[in-house]
Amino acid sequence: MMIKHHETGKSYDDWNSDENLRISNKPAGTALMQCVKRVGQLAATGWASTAITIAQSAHPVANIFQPQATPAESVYHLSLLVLSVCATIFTIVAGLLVFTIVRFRCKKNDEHEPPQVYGSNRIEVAWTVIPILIVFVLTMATARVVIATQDQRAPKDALHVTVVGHQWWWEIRYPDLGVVTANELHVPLSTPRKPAFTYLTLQSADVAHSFWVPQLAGKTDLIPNRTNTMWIDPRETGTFLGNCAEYCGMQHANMLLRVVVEQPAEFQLWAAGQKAAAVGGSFMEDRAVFLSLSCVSCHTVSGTPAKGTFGPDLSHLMSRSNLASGMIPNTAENLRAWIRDPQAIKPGNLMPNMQLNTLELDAVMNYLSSLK
Ligand code: HEC
Ligand SMILES: [Cu+2]
Repeated sequence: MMIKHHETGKSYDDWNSDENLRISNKPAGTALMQCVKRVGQLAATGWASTAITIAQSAHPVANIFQPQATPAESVYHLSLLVLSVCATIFTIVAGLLVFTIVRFRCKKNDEHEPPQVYGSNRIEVAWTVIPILIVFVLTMATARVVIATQDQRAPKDALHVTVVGHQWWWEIRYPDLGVVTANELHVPLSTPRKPAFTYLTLQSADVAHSFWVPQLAGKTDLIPNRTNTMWIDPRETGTFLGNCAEYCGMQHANMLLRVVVEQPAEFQLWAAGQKAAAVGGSFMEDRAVFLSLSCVSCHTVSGTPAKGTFGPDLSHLMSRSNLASGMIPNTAENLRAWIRDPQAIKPGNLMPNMQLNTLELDAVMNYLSSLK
C-alpha cells in the first residue's frame, strides 16, 4: 500500500528505501553523503510539516507578536523594548559609519593622513558608560518580567496539569481530574470576569525538552530529575500550536504540541469524557486481540489490564485530532499505517514495528477506533 504524507505528499515508503536503510554497508564517503541527504530530508519534512500545520491551524501563526495570555504578553512588551533599543543603536552606528565613509573618503590629490586621535578620555568614558547603562536597563526590565511571571502564586481554583516530556511526545496529566492524555493540552478560557489559570508542572522522562507555545508563554525547559513550573491564562478559544524547543534527538522536530482553549463548560465536558473509563470493544474478540499483544506493556487503556506507561495513554485515542505528537491527522488510514509500521512514518521513534498480521491489524484497528 502506498501511503503519502498528508502534508508533503511524499510516500512514507521512501523513508524505508534500501538506500536509506543500508547506510552502514556503504563506503565511508557514500555513507556520509547518504547521511547528509537523510538529515536534509528529515529537516525538510520537519520544516515543511511545521510550516503547513501552522498555516492550517485556527491561529495561523505561532507568533510571539500576537500574544493571547499574560506571560506571552509580558514577553511581547519586553521584546518591543529590546528591539527598539537595538534598532536605535543600529541606526546610530550604521548612520555614523555611512557618514564617515562618505565624509572622510579619500579625495583626489589628497594624500594627507587624517588626524589620529589617541587617548581621548571623554570618548572612552562615553563608549564605556553608555553601553553599561543600556545593559543595566535591559537587565532590569528582563528581571521584572521574569520575577512577575515566576512569582505568581497559583490561585485556589487554578487548574493543575503535569506535563512530562518523552522522546518524542508529551504526556499530559490532570491529577485533580483523574485524566491522562497526550500531545493535546485542553485548558479553560480565561476572561476578565472569570479568570482561569492553568498551572503546569513540567518534568522529563528522559532527556531535556522545552515547552513552548509562543502565543501563550515563554519557553520553559523540562529537565530530567527536576521539576519546573509555568502558568497560562489564555484569552481566546481555539488551538494554539507549540513545539519542543530544546533539541532532544532524532524526532525533535516532530514533537509538536497543541493547546486547545475551550469555554469552561466545554472544557468540563471534555474532562468528564476523558475521565470516564475507556468504552471501546463492541467486539470482545477485537479487545482480546489487542490485550493479547505486547502493546499493553507500553500503553494504558483505562479499565483494562493494559497499564503500560512508556507510550501515550490510548484510553480516549479517538478524541485526539492528531497522532504521533502532531505529525499526522488522526484518520483511520493514518492510524492503520502507524500501527502497521510506525518507523516508516516517524523514523527512529520509540514504538517498534510490531509485525502484526492482517487479522491482528484489523482487530486492533477496530478496537482502537472504538476508544472515543
Ligand atoms: C516498546 C513500547 C511500545 C509498544 C510495544 C507499542 N507502542 Fe505504541 N507507542 C509507543 C510510543 C513511545 C509511542 C509514541 C511515539 C511518538 O509519537 O513518538 C507510541 C504511539 C502509539 C500510538 C499513537 C498515539 C498518539 O496519541 O499519538 C498508537 C495508536 C499506538 N502507539 C498503538 C500501539 C499498538 C496498537 C501497539 C501494539 C500492536 C503498540 N502501540 C505497541 C510505544 C510502544
Ligand atoms: Cu523534545
